[in-house]
Amino acid sequence: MYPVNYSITAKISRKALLTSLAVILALFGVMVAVAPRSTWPGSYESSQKVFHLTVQEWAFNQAGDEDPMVVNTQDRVTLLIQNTGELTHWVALTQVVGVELNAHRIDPGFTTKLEFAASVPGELYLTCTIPEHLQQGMKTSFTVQNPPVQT
Ligand SMILES: [Cu+2]
Repeated sequence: MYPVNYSITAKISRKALLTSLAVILALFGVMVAVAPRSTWPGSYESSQKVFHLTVQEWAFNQAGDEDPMVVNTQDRVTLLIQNTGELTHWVALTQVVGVELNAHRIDPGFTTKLEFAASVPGELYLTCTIPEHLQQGMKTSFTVQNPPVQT
């Protein structure tokens, strides 16, 4: 019998590392999205919140007469975003600006609908994912908060 030596050298490229990190973040995002509704003391009726926004060079603006963009965890949120500018924009929701997983293209004159279930308290950013546009300030944010305790 000959001694057998195994030598496994794992070479992980920077790109592969970043790709796996992105996959992990994506899976985490899915887990957050499908997580069961948390129970909140005092019972909270989750509601459907709709916000109308416009996107143009170089900002998002609220176009409807809704309240400021504050939603409660457990709310279902619909964003109707109309591109009133002259350029195509790619919009995405993210908790970390610069890490967007799903960008939606909006051509000039078109409206897109984004829907999500608010789950984690904190800021949720709506950005244009085109780096130059983001640098120009194409970013706005929602506050996701725990609902008021009702007795
Ligand atoms: Cu843009």
